[in-house]
Amino acid sequence: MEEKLNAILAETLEKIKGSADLKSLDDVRVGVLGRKGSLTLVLRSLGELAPEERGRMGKKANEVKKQIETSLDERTSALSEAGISELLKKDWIDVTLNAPGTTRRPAAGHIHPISRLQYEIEDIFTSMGFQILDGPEAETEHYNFEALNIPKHHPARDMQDTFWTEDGNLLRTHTSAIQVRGMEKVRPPFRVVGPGRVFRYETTDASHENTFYQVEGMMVDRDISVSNLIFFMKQLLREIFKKDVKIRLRPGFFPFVEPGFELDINCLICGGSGCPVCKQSGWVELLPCGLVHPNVLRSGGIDPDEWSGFAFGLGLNRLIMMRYGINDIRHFLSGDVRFVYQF
Ligand code: FA5
Repeated sequence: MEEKLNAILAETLEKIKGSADLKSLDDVRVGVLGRKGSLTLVLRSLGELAPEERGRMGKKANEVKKQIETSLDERTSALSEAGISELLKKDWIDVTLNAPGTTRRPAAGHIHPISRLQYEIEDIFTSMGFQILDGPEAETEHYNFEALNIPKHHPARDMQDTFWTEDGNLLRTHTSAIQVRGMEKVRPPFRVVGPGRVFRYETTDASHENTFYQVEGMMVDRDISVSNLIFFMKQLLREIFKKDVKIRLRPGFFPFVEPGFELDINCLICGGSGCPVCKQSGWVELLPCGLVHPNVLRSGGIDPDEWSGFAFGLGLNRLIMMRYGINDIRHFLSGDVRFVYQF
């Protein structure tokens, strides 16, 4: 019987080695270990042996069975891996190719000109020690008006026509709403900028949109004066335009600054000769600013006898228009990708 077992083992190992696929390997398994398999029959006949012989042969038969099973397992995994590699070789796709029926790759997106200029301005100010703050687009009356020294029924509320929500809140009309939120977060001395989208319920024309972008800036320290304000404004414009641009400063009224100014830039669309963007005046309102009103500092929990500051609200869309010679602000929201792809 021992010889028979050795013969079954040798023959089976040979067959396993010769199996070219999983199907023929399974045939080998059934032929030896199946219900009528050669080894199964031997195992069944063990009971006919004398007791002392039965123990020895039983052990041998089990060893043979184990060897055959191990060899079957090894061959199964080798054939499976080979099958997968074969499949990969036959059935692969190049994901970088064009989709069937197309000849061009889809155009890749790029940063919108407003975002790009916003990031540039953030870099300019962070390099001057400013930190960047954020605020919500849907605001409360408190942060947008009251905390900025514009109480209910104050005529200055009419300067910025407002989109109100049904629950008495509003879409912020200016990034100045970030000022008092900022003062609640950082303590003086501080320098902050807050870029964001703002909304006004107004008729659009070449230089007015109902949805546009501003960058608010605020610096609070001891003894801040108008000359600090002018220094930072000039620095900003020099960095943006990479040259000295003609500006003018005139008095401007905003309840949250005192004194307040309008900083205008010589219209770079027409060179100052007059066009629809500058309303034929040769100047574009770009950067209202001023020294922070004591009541606003108080709203932010800051003592105006100890601290003073300046603030400004830059109109981002108009700045981009000046930089690239864009003659109508409505292009920004037109949804025409030909406009955006120029930048
Ligand atoms: C304000 O919004 C003030 N919060 C700015 C400010 C901040 C003053 C801090 C003092 C201190 P104004 O409404 O002028 O001010 O708007 C600021 C800038 O946003 C304008 O100079 C202009 O560049 C831009 N802007 C205003 N209205 C529109 C509009 N409808 N469309 C496009 N840009 C606009």
